[in-house]
Amino acid sequence: MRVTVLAGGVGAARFLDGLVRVLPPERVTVVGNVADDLDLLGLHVSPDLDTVLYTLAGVVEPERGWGRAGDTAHALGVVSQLGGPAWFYLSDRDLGLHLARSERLRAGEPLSAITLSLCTAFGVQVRLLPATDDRVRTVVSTPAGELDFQTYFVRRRHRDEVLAVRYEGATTAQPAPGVLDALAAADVVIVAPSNPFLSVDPILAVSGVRDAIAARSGPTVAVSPIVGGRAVKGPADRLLRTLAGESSPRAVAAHYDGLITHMLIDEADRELLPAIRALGLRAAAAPTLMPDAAARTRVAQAALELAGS
Ligand code: FO1
Repeated sequence: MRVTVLAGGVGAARFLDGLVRVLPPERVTVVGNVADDLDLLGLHVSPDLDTVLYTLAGVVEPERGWGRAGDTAHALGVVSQLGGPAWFYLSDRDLGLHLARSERLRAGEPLSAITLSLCTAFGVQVRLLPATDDRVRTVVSTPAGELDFQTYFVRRRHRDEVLAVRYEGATTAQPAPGVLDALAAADVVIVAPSNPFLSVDPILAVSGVRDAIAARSGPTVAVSPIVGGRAVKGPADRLLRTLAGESSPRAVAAHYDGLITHMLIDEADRELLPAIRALGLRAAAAPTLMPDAAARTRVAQAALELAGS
């Protein structure tokens, strides 16, 4: 069985950590969000790709779910001492990766080729593809004005109300090599438990991606990032309330209308199964929180079982 997963950051990485315990990793292709990438200190940082990479390589900081475990931040300390931007936490080993990637980007190599070779270097066997090699950036509209994604998310700690979201560059961006084929050839496509507006939509916005998923005849399963009305991590619940009128797995299912055929929701939301099925989807409830490897494996198993139903 071949599976292609649309992935944001921490939630997706934890789900993938379970999936590779259920399926051989070489059967899994990940299409990762690059619209929250940023240029900082002259370096190109791809937080969501790195979160997936570090998690699958077993070197991620386990509590936060992003960045490297057990690392120092001496370089950033010096940046701060010298009055440079230190609001985005870059640890020393993480910086090493950004240096190597940025150098190769400057030499003209596409992000997709660099990412594949980083995966090989870290011993990661899933095929990790950026949604696009072109520049796409999430811009959020707030009462304080338009903010670039990481200014909104990290610098201002996602405290601003989000009135609208746009994905600069998406309509002209081309899918990275392999993305459309991986969607067409997959037996199952899974939308990871990621923020619909900030992680998944910027992937779907890349030209041709949404159509490639809608054109599939096989199952496309979404795993809800909302449990009991609340986001497991980050501001997805607030965005859903503002932009979709309600924070619930039903609202997530409705948001993916026309794209998904199946929806996995948390046990805590079981009473919403009839409402989700009324949208024309097959749906199941299972525990979806993923604190450890056993829980992640069970969630991945539940998603694949649902896809086969
Ligand atoms: N998230 C934070 O909340 N604060 C940070 O300083 C931060 C630094 C960072 C560095 C490298 C990296 O790969 C991820 C990092 N993240 C940080 C996480 C990341 O910015 C967000 O969680 C995602 O962009 C949202 O999907």
